[in-house]
Amino acid sequence: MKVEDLLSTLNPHQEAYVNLNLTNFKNGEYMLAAFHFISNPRLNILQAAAEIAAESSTGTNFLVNTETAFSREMNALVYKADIEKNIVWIAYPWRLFDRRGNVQNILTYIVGNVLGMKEIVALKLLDVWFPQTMIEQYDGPSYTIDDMRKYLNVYDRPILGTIIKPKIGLTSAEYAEVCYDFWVGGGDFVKNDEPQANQDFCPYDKMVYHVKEAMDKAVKETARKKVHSFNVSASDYDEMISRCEIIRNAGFEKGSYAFLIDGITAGWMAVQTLRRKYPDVFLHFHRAGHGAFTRPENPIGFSVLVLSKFARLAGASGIHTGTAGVGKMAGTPEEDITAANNILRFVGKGHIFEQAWSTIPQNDDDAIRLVHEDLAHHVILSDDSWRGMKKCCPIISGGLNPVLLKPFIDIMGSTDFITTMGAGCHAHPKGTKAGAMALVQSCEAYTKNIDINEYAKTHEELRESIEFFTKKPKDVENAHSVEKC
Ligand code: CAP
Ligand code: MG
Ligand code: MG
Repeated sequence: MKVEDLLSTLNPHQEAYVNLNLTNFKNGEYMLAAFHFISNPRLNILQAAAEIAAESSTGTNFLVNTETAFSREMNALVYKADIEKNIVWIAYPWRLFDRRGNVQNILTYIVGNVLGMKEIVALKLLDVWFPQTMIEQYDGPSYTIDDMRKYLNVYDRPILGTIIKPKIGLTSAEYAEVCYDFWVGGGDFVKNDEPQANQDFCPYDKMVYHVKEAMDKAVKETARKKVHSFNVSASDYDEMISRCEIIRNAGFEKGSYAFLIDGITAGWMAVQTLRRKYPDVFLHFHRAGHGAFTRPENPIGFSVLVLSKFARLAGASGIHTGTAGVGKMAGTPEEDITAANNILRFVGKGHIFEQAWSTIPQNDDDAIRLVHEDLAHHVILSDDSWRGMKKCCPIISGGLNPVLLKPFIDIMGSTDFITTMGAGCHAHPKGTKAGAMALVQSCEAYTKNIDINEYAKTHEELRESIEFFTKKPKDVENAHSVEKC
């Protein structure tokens, strides 16, 4: 059966949200969305899709008398459906959305009430497509990984980071001590863990103060710049801003600190506030809680790709995109690498759409040149940033250790990311500094194209790390399962 055969089953209310003849859906007026969904058996795919389009734009479950000719122009429209694959395509007139580039408002529409509707058994937003006319309304990233690379003088390899562990529970001085150990071991980047805040045993201002001291000491001893990503998530706006100001008034050099925000639990308003108030700071989007929406086995929610694309639109400098199953978190190359490439590149192939992050017409010769430059992995948009949305970098974390660095890079196909390894460093038998050295050595082995076991013969910390992280049968099994995928 063809989807057109279902048109006659629509009631007048549903008809107003379907147009299978919409050919100009890429004319710049519409944001496009593709959902995988399974309808409640009492509705066919087109009836249910129309109900989703209604509820996620202007409508409700009945035709209302208060509709106007103009309000109908704002109806989202089902313009395509694949009955076999249970996928529908919906075009949203983006004039529906709050002006001044509000991401929270879009998500309230497209993954808001619809996720709770009885008409669906499964509803997952797989991919979205933004027209250039819409992209130019949104901030996009300001301070990017390219700026961080310049600050750190780190190129052609991942930025090597850690998360301080235990996750929480250290005093501010103990916390800073671990930072120091990682930095003198050669690590570039340290982050607060996602729940670190202003706990009584580690007061925020003291933590910041001690980290500054530790950083100064490590920079002096290593003659290398260092970065710390501070979690500024808080109960309210004023508290979040006051944490940012504590950091900015602690004497850190510009570029040596980043602001981490728990984007899912603190919310998109916090993400966009930080982007707009502090465009000169790396904005680190931690996605704790995303699993409720993104896990592959979840029938209701949205994909890692969708979350990551909105993070770039909102202006995150980087967002966690997962380890493609190499680490401890659920994930697949199909999900995680698609997301990583879509936020890193000028043009990215998604699950359904190909997204150009340009703010100028595709037929502009320069835009085409920029695409080729990007594919050649040159730094683009530095002097052409007005032509497109800057890159948002993948932050790769979760159960990684030096043994898993190369397996991940081989799946990713790029080293343009930040990796943060917590246990992967702090569980090293000889402690954090040795753990950092092992991470640096595993990266050296990769860049020199030397087998890690060969390199470990002359690098003790790496040898100990390999022995430790591969000795337990569980880890050996996990590591080998990675090879298979
Ligand atoms: C990793 C981590 C990160 C997760 C987030 C943790 O620690 O700090 O928050 O990686 O997952 O708390 O588990 P380990 P994702 O390195 O010790 O595993 O990056 O997938 O959002
Ligand atoms: Mg020490
Ligand atoms: Mg964490």
